Amino acid sequence: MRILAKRQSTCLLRRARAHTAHNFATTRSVLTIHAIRHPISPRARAHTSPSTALAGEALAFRLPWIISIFDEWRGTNICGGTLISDKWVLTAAHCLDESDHSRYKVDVHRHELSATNEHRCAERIEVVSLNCHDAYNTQAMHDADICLMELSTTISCAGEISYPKLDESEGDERVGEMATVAGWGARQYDDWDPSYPDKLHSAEVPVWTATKCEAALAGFDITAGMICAGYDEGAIDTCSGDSGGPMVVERAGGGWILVGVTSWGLGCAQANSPGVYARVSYYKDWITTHAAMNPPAPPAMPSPPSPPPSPPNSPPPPPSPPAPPAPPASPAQLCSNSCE
Ligand code: 4AZ
Repeated sequence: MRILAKRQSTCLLRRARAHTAHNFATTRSVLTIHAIRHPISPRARAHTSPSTALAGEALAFRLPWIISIFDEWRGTNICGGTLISDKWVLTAAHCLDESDHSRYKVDVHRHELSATNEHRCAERIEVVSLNCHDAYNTQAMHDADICLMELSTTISCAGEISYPKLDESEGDERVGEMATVAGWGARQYDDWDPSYPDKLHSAEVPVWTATKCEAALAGFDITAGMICAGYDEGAIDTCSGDSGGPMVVERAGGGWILVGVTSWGLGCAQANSPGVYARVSYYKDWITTHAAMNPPAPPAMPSPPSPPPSPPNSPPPPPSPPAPPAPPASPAQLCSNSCE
């Protein structure tokens, strides 16, 4: 029964994906990598497929800001995402149809997707707006694959979560670091029978240099807005359904840094074929501006009317009273520099 139910939903997802790929192809010329089906030689396939994707079940609620996107239209969870403040989610543009925010809901504080009451902070929240990057897919396939989702309400356990800080690294500064990737995506990449887990999975993957990534994915444009991670031998990787989810590194003093958004790859967990992630540091300004994390500077105080010219030899005017204290910063403001 359970297996049957899973297969049905998998089928639905696959059919929905094909449909969505078609929609995207006609509206925004977007294709998912699976829709493209890059030729992998039969020999390579025999060696590596089905391959193991995310390595193991994640420790429940260790990543309390990871969310899963539920699509009413497909009737299933489709992608991951990251709460970057108590009201904004960062995910991948290719997960969403930007013209219809009302079909998406965000599942917060979940580990096992089917267990809706597992955590007192678990809730499903409506989405009031989607804002995907204008450059999505314009420079290169899957370039600028990021989108912001605005929630209809702030999450109920807002005060209990430290949101990840947006990465500020440059160039290859993260190379060699182990990044954590997580999601409810396919455990085994198999065109006809991907298996989607109910529980959140996570893995550690080493970050690659841009040069090594470009060599491995020759023929694809690896732009400055992408960052790659994975193992030379494959076996551990993000996969279909993990898209939009986080790639994070742990901060020395505790907390997390959001380095990437799961975006694409050639199949999953193949040897010498890394996962590709939207590079958060490259889009940091766009994210903070569009998620209202950088509030506009307060309007300049009107300058006081100039005093009438003083008569010769009159005493100096009294000092002006001290300025009133500044209002406290809102939570979203506090997150623009550090969310700890
Ligand atoms: C996907 O289709 C997808 N191996 C996500 C990640 C990767 C490949 C495909 C990376 O959502």
